[in-house]
Amino acid sequence: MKITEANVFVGGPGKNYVTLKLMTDQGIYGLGDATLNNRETLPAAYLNDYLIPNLIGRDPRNSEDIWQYFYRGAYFRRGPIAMAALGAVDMALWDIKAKLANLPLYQLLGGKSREAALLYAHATGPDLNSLMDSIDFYREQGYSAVRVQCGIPGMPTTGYGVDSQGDSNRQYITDFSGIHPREEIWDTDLYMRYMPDALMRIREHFGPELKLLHDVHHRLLPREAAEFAKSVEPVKLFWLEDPTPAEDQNALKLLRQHSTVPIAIGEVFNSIWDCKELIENELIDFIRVAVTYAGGITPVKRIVDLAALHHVRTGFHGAPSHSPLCMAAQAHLNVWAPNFGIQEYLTLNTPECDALFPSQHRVAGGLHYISDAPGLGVDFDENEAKRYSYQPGSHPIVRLRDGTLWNY
Ligand code: GCO
Ligand code: MG
Repeated sequence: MKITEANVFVGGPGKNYVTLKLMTDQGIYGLGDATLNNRETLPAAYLNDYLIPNLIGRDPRNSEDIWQYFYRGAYFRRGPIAMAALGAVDMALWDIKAKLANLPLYQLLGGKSREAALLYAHATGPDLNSLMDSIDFYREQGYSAVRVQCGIPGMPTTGYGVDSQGDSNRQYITDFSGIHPREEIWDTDLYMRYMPDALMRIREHFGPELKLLHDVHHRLLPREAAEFAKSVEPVKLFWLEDPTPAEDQNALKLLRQHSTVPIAIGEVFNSIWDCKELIENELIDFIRVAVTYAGGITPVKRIVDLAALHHVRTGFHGAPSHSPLCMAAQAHLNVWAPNFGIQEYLTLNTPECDALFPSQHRVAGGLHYISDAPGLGVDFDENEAKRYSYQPGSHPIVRLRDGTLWNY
């Protein structure tokens, strides 16, 4: 069996999805997602210029050797661009492998450990009252877990996680305002004074059952993060995400000494080497890698297995940055993983997105029900794809009040 042709498509409804299609001499094809949010042209170039020319003629069934060939063989290993491109190749190879076996991918991982996977939605609002409305909106749809973010009174911009309309129901639409980032202001003191109390009011209003998650988005210094984590303990969060930037993994030790709040980290990680210390030292409770950014199903399965040894559960990244292909790869891992925790999920299934990526995967009552179609269970309509092209966008830039550049 041989790979005969490979094509990359960039574009999509409200997002620049980077989609890889691998053709074989047996008519079976594989699909993968290489979307690197707001840097989409770069993994596309990495695929077109380096990986695809070396894929043609290879036996797609040897997914392990192909992964090693592109990882070790690159000399300059890791990094988000190379790993997103490799992630798409690996996903497409597993898609082919499972289609050849005529099985849904989860069967090749070890079958189902659960019928459906728990999802969390993003509830947001420009202020606490509108956040409460947003939480109600998701509860009415059956969600039992929500990430809660809101604007902070006195903060000149609404703060991260809140779009200009102030409601996350439409948050998946990228800001296609060009390559020049919009700027936001961050004030740590205001956040530290306001947010613990706001989280407690949410807990009191919605009761003990609702799973509440909160994302600090890398904004705090280690000491501040420890203080914040300690102060939100009574809220009984499901998790506190990215309290500090993930580069300094030592920083988590201080937080751990002061708080038992469950910690989730990893959405910017590209390999098992980025997670190793955090997992082995049991400094986190949930690992947030994404199958695209971390180089595909092959390495992410290894991360999940390492995490299982250390009581760390999965909580894969599921921001709208990922196409339904990455979300499907994660859904297969989610129904299999013995240490599954939760899956982030934003409403992708607009009619336009469903037309571009047809599938039988189903979300209902805050749970993801996996498709039993062979492979990843997601197709790609090339005719639909002709409607879209690349649109430049950017993550915002964050500054402190005095102008100092801060972490988005
Ligand atoms: C999350 C993330 C996102 C990121 C985005 C960056 O937890 O979902 O923090 O909101 O900001 O994915 O590309
Ligand atoms: Mg996050």
